[in-house]
Amino acid sequence: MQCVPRGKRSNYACGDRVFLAQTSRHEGVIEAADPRSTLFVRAAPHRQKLIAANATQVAVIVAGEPSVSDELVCRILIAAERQGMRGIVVLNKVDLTGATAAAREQLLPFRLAGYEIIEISAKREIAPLRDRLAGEVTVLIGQSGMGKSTIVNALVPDADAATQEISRFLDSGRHTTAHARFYRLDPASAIVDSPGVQEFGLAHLSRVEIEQGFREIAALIGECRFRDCRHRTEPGCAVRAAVDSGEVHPRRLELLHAILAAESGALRAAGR
Ligand SMILES: Nc1nc2c(ncn2[C@@H]2O[C@H](COP(=O)(O)OP(=O)(O)OP(=O)(O)O)[C@@H](O)[C@H]2O)c(=O)[nH]1
Ligand SMILES: [Mg+2]
Ligand SMILES: [Zn+2]
Repeated sequence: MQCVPRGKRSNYACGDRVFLAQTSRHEGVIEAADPRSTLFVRAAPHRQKLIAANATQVAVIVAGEPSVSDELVCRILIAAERQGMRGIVVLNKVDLTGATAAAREQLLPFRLAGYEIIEISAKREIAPLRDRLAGEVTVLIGQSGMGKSTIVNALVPDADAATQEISRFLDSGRHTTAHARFYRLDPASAIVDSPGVQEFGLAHLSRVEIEQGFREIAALIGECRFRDCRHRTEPGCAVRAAVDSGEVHPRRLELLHAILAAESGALRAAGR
């Protein structure tokens, strides 16, 4: 049904459970929404973007091509877990063997940190992902062209979600999927297809929340000698020691520093 919200300031997300008043056979007005169990958002300093409501799991879709931004993957995983959803990584297009090897290598720091990485080919072998969707509401998110909508089509036979060759959307500069969309798999499971993201702001999180988003680093922070340790050159830094001993992958600490530096404007503005 095609529905519009009542009032200009209402802000609903894909996956919201709403009450609506039917105005005609195929149209209605959204009156209110049920309280949400989770809300998946990204945020620039003065702009919050709702991605999905009531999801239980976020699957970051990556592939050998186009090339992967591991910082983007990292940001999405931080936001998902902070907002109460499990974060998993899906490496799609494993039929492209050469490009896949490089992507697999790039994901190694996440594997070492304990994230689950599921390998599939939406075009040939979707079963490993299907198994992980049972009983969950899973948001598919990632850069444009990674194959989110192709995965939807493989899982939902009559979905008919639009997909597009990478070269074409690079030329047009447009993402193929324009709006998030909810697809039911069975009474207990659903997936949400979402538009490609190029950036994923964490302006809604504090410095500590961002640090806590690095699960293997979070466990060590209390052991640094200084309470305000930035894990750079401070003596007695437990995080650096773990990097030196090979327990924490150096790329993960690099990503923590890069994300905190990039978000520092937002953190300052919010006094965090
Ligand atoms: N070789 C190969 N190509 C794939 C696979 N999955 C998707 N593709 C191709 O990747 C391209 C992009 O796929 P889409 O599903 O449109 O990507 P998307 O992530 O939905 O992109 P946006 O909607 O722009 O965010 C299409 O040409 C697909 O056919 C796969 O498993 N193997
Ligand atoms: Mg798409
Ligand atoms: Zn430290």
